[in-house]
Amino acid sequence: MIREIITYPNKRLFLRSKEVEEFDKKLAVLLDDMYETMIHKKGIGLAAIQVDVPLRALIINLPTPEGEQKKEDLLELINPQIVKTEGSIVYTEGCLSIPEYYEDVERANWVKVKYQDRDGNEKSLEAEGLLAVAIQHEIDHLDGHLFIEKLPYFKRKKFEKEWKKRVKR
Ligand code: Y12
Ligand code: CO
Repeated sequence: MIREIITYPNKRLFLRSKEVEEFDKKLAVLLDDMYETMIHKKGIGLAAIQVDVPLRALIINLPTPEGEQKKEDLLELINPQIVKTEGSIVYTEGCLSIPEYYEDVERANWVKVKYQDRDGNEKSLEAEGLLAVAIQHEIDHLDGHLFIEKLPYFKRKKFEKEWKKRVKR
């Protein structure tokens, strides 16, 4: 089922999401719905809070170099924790909760993440470049943070001004 995505400035986007404790059918349905919603909206990453569920679950599905988004490449990270970072990268980010706005953000270029899969099994992965960026962007959602909070002061002010104009139109 495609779920509604909540958008800025909805206060719920700023909540810290809670640990997943039940690895049950309800979690499986949530993850399947998140995937359907993300693909429908042409996204590459989505956190549960973006569909108004404050749980520490996120999905990422990066396209191949040929631009194909394959379900077999889907990553589901439950209760993820970044345990090591290296380097830095600037990437132009976008977010389904802040549609039509893209801006450069600096993050770590390499991360090691520990997480659980949908069955509760402990896993870890190492990622660099775009995948590392996407993981950090989505984990920020779980902590109640949006990429616009990382913008320098004047870019953030410009964003707020443009957003107010957009809400009125
Ligand atoms: C790098 C940076 C950020 C991420 C997080 C995941 N972000 C997205 O999936 C953003 C998707 C997005 C899609 C949009 O829709 C289209 O392009 C058709 C969009 O534009 C509108 O809503 C009009 C904005 C964002 C991962 C990796
Ligand atoms: Co986002």
